[in-house]
Amino acid sequence: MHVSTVTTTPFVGQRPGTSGLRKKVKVFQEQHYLENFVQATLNTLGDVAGQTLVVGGDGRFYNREAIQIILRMAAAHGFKRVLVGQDGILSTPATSCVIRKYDALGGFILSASHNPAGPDEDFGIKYNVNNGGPAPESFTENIYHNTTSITSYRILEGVADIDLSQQGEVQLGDMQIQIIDAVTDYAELMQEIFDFPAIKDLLAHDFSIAFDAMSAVTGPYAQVIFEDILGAPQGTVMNGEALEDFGGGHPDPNLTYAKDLVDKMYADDAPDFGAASDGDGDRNMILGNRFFVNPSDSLAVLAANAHLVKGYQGGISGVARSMPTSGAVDKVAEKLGLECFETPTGWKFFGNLMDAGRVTLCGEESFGTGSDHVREKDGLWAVLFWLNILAVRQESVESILVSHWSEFGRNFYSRHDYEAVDSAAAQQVMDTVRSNFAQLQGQQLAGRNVRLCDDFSYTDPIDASISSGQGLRILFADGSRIIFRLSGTGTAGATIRIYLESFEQDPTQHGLDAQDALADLIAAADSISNLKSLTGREKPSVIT
Ligand code: VG1
Ligand code: CO
Repeated sequence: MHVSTVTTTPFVGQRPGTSGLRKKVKVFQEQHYLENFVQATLNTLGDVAGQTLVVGGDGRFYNREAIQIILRMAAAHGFKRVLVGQDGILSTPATSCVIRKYDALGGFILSASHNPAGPDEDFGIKYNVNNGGPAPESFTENIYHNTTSITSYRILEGVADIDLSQQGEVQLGDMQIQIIDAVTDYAELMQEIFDFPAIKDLLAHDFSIAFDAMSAVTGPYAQVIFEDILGAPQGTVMNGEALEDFGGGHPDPNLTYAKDLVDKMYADDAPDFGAASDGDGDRNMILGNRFFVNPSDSLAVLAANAHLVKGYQGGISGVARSMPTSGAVDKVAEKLGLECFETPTGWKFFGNLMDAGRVTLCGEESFGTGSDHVREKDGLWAVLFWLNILAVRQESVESILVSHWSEFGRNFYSRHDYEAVDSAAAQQVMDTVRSNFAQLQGQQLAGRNVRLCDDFSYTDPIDASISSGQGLRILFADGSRIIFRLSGTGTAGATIRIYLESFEQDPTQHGLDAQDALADLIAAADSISNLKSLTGREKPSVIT
């Protein structure tokens, strides 16, 4: 056994996206590719001697191999101990929980979230810092600069792979590896926050639920929490076995990809409540009996009802949402007299606000909701939050939404995704929108006055760092919005996201369908971007 310094060559242009570095598995398997990213991160960290590291992933193809490499590199750099989930499994929120609980320096999360998995699909890696949250932009920029100049990495050689299938302690050189149960610490935290006896009681009295783990990481978590602890019947968790290729599916909990759950929730004998999570367990979709809860509305409902839940009964300090997320939670904040922040897309922007005690709850329109209990969005936490509210209010999901809208008004909202579009065409769409800005300002579009057009820029209220170029916004005088943004998480071509929103104080003037209510904005979005003709796409790949 010896530490080797291996000569490598820099890789160019691999700037981490919205959430870490995501590439095809084949790219990660290229010689030194993963090692370069890990070394660049370790270079950014500096002296790690005596520190604790956490490592885990969503179990996708290449998870195991990547963990062995990271363990040997961690040992070569003097970490005192590494906590690893059994079989290399840790959901993203569970990793955040473990980093915080054991006061680790940080952790590597191996995941490409909802992107498909398997030898020909995607892999990803990101580093979370000591508060349990994604590394801030200054840190990821530093990693990126390191990857462009790296010439060598350090790794322990001449050692056998560590057997991660058994819990317990193993020594690797001078470093101790603790293989921990992936679920225990997380399940304990959930029981501190939520009233499990009340939820158990709800489930025991004619209230049925379904949870779709989409063959990804939340399977084992959901089985322990819903079936073992809360007593839901066996089979409540659908697609509960975490598979290396996620069963060939696309574990993105939305109306298109969570088809098994959606079919079940719209059937004649649909359960009262349904939910799904994504590949790495940080997203959630909430459904009632034949009823879809828009994620932006979900955040608003959680904020308005937080006082009913044990962990938040003392009140919440403030709320935050990403810019494209609808303003539904703003209305709640206004009424409750809470601070409300608007950040760029990506969870890393919430960390400073939570650390400073300025916000308790935050969320994104992309099925991400969370609180300061960890520093990641948290899928099962959101599901338990909903179940706790339902246990207290004893109403249906639909009735909770309808009464929420009558109290706060309704933000009709939709996101249209055009996936895997040719990158040059996507850029042209963005350029076309931008070129219309000057002409649109102060004019009429979709029967409304355009108040402002800009490219969203954010100044962090805590550390004053600036993040610009975060999405093209067309803001209307009546509060409606059209936003164009390019995804930062895809690995094939470009994905264009169009976010559409309009506010109605009296939502009964419309039916329930958001697409109908937004039809004029949808048409306007196409006309000012020329999207259909530039991309050759007739309709979005996914409508939420
Ligand atoms: C998407 C979502 C964003 C989310 C990010 C990571 O990013 O829009 O809200 O934070 O995924 O989520 P983008 O750049 O593709 O729009 V996860 O669950 O993939 O870690
Ligand atoms: Co995710």
